[in-house]
Amino acid sequence: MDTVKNVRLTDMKALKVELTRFMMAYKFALDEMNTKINILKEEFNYIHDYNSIEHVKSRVKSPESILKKVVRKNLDLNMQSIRENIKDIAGVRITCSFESDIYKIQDMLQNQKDINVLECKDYIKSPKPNGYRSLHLILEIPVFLSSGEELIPVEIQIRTIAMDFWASLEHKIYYKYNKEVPEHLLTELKDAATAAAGLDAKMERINKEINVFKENDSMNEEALLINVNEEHMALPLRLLESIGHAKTETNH
Ligand code: 0O2
Repeated sequence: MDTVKNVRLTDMKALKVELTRFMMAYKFALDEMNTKINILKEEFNYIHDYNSIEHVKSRVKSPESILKKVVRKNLDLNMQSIRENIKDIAGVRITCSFESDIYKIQDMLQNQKDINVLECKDYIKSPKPNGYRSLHLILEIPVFLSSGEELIPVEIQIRTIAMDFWASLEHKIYYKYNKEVPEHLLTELKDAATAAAGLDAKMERINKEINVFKENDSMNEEALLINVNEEHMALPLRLLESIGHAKTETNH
């Protein structure tokens, strides 16, 4: 009896190690992806002098949620089936200021040569019937483990602050009513989604106008402002001119 128990215990321990390795690969993929996103965020900040990314949240799906999804999707309960069918075990949510930032970030990520695009669902161009808007990407990224290279999928949801505000409220309501949301709230949520989309469009227009103004204004300045390590520094135009002049001289 004790021997059977011991064998079971050994099996369970081996399985635990296997599962931990499985989950860790997703955690490492998230770490890699977060580094890429942070670099883009900082670089964007230096060059364009504003935060295109407001905040980033990431998570590895809990084993309990993975199990629920396996049951909901009627999948086989084994590692291979989970690996092949559940692509959001590693997930990142990026919240941006403006709708145009979403597509800039999408391009900047997709153009990196170690990233493969497995899937793209644009719920901004085609919102869900309930009003949900967001850009969903499944990107595959290599993770280098002691056992070799593994390609791990990461789900990236990119949305504006308004889209995120709406989705959080809708999610809360959906679970509060145990997925049976009263008709009048569904209608109100749809109206709120339309209002949020209107707000995004308005903010985008205002921002474009400000940018044109900023560009024209900077032509008349004595110095250009740059942003280094969250600090604004003035680059005198005389300095830029003489560096530019020296460069032209060396090239000749
Ligand atoms: P969690 O806890 O957020 O991760 P999938 O189930 O992913 O295989 P689907 O439905 O095709 O299949 O995926 P889709 O459309 O890419 O959406 C997956 C995720 O997007 C959801 O994750 C939500 O986070 C979000 N989402 C999609 N639709 C809605 C919506 O109508 N309202 C809100 N608030 N969020 C939405 P999970 O799996 O639900 O859970």
